[in-house]
Amino acid sequence: MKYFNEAAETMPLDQIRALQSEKLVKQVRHVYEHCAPYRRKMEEKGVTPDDIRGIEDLHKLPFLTKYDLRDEYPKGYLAVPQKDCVRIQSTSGTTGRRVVAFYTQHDVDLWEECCARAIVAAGGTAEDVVQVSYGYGLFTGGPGLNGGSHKLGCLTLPMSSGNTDRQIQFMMDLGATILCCTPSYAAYLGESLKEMGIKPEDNPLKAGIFGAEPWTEEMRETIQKSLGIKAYDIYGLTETSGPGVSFECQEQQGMHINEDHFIAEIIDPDTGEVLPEGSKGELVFTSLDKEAFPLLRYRTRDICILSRKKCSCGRTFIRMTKPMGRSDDMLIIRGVNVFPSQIETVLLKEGYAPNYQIVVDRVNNNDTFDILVEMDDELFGDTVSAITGREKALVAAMRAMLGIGPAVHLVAPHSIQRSEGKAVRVVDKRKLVTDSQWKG
Ligand code: DLL
Repeated sequence: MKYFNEAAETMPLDQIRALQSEKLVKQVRHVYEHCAPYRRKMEEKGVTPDDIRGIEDLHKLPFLTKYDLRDEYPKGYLAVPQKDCVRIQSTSGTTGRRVVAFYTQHDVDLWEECCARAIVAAGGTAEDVVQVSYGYGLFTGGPGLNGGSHKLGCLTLPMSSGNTDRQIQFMMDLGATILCCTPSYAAYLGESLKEMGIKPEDNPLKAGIFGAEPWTEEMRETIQKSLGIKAYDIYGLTETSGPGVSFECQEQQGMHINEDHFIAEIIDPDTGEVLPEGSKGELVFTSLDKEAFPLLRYRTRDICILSRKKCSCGRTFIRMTKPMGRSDDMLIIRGVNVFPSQIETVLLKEGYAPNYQIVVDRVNNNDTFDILVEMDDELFGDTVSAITGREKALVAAMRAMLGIGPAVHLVAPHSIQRSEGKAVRVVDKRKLVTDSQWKG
């Protein structure tokens, strides 16, 4: 089996463009008529649905950002009656004004098809046993790959994340052939198997579908060796449905974007200008079929390059590089999206001054996450046990806000280096992606 949906995945470019144009015109009318904030944004830009006659008019539409979505939390951008929705998912790592993504049954179906396409591109068929070790719940990773695996007809193991002993037991006992999880968890599973004396050739896996966080070619190499598999990348955002907006094929050279459902643009993050193919810039998505939570020109903040160079797999969909960075300050730590502003909010609420530094590193393919927080003179004079107690309380408050627990270190007053310009809040020592790895 080469494709899940051959007609779509190998469609000639002129047909892709025609299909996108036709769907875009309808989508713009749908949001204009059913979603007040979109209508307002379009009116502010002086655009009406009549101005959008095809993809050549896409640039006339305003951009949509995470801030727009948060401002209208929770239902402002819902474009169908709530009774027509069957599901929500939500962004990780933010409390309060999270982005809530709504789905009709049609939206779930198309999302699951995108994930099924990714599984087939990784060599999957209905004979496979798919172990889904992404988190389930509000996070889109588990539900997305779970749905894709069902759609393809695979036996699906809904493991969710964590409980490594049980993961390995089920993998071995039920003969899992495809593993879906974050790349860091895949690397960890590889190490755990080794510690248990299970050689790469002795596990039943043949492929893995890994995403939700940045990972390098070196990490791919490590995972492939330690698990004895081929490791494929998958990309997506909660806002675009979840994983499966794009996925790698056997070539492992960038991710094909499902262009029958999404239009991708690359823009200059500072000016918003649309850049030609091959330029490095911010990825922007327009969803063409999503009913409940449509996106017009959504700014992902992920920096990458697109390429239409022919791919030997036969798919005609444009390819994107792995994200090479962000145009905002969001960090992805152990698969969870973390904004420095959330950390600052916790510190202020707990009565600390905003003198802190976040230090992120990757040791043995696992993210380390430390927060240094300066004490004031009074606190500094406290007993060691009182300070340790405060550190523990801060870890709990951070965990409640972020969904993951950092190591918190209360440090002496004025010990964090002051900078002359903007404070250096984040020291990210992980060397994640370099553009030299992209061969187009
Ligand atoms: O991470 C959806 C997902 C789940 C993708 C499972 C792949 C697999 P969010 O939590 O909303 O959604 O985070 C979206 O994660 O803007 C990227 O910065 C980052 N990201 C997602 N996939 C990749 C990837 C899910 N393959 C944000 N490589 C996005 C690098 C990725 N970064």
